Amino acid sequence: MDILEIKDFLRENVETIYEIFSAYEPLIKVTTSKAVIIGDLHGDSETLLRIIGKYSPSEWTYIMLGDYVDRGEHQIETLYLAFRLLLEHKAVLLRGNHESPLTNYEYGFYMELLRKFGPYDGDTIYDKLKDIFSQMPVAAVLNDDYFLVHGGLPINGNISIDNIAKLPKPDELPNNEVTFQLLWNDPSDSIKNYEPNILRGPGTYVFGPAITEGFLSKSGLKMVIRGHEYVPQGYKWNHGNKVLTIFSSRAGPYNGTKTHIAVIDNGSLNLVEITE
Ligand SMILES: [Mn+2]
Repeated sequence: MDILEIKDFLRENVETIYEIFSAYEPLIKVTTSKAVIIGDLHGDSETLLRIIGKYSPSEWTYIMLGDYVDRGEHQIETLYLAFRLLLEHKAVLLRGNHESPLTNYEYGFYMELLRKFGPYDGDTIYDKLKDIFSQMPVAAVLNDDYFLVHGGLPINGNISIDNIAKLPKPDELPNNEVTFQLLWNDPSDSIKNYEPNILRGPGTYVFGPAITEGFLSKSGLKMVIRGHEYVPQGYKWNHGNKVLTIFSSRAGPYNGTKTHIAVIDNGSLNLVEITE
């Protein structure tokens, strides 16, 4: 992929992309019999190209769980491909915790923009991207069955999908604590309700099976599908197969991962490994 072409594409399309995301509620409802669900990519544009080669975006609804940038070698390219899927095929692009200035200065995306686009253009384009990130949806409900999110469930047991649909936007870091937890929380099988997430820091939690049961029954849904957590085997189950984690990157520090995606085809959910 030619980096100058990507730069032109971004210059020409950032306003449109901003307007598309601004018009969305924080929670999107999707109905489709054929869906491809992709976990963290973190700059792994090669895996994304392999997925596109295998599942035509004109036949399959693409749902991406966030963390397009930071860490890998091709973050700009990955975000570019995701934006093209949005513009050309109405893909659902959810926000990850790495679509934020909270991580981009420290974990690589800002530096990649400066290095590949030059300091002035890189900084100018980042300003627009930061605004775009602040408007991205944070959750989706697929076929009235699956709750899709980057991180996990918020610990407040009163939260339902209706509350999530009304979360404030734009939210740059994000500051809203429910939005923050949707992007940052992790499931755990060793607790019942929730605990502070020591590994990830202040404001983040691990949630147990009681939170999952409560949320799913209140919302009338059957499963949570999320990314966020690195799993070398590419997927894992928690809470008695009610929470599925998908990890789709083998870029940078994730070299050697058995990258997986989830494929929904006429009511059946399949885990598919994307091999080199
Ligand atoms: Mn993440």
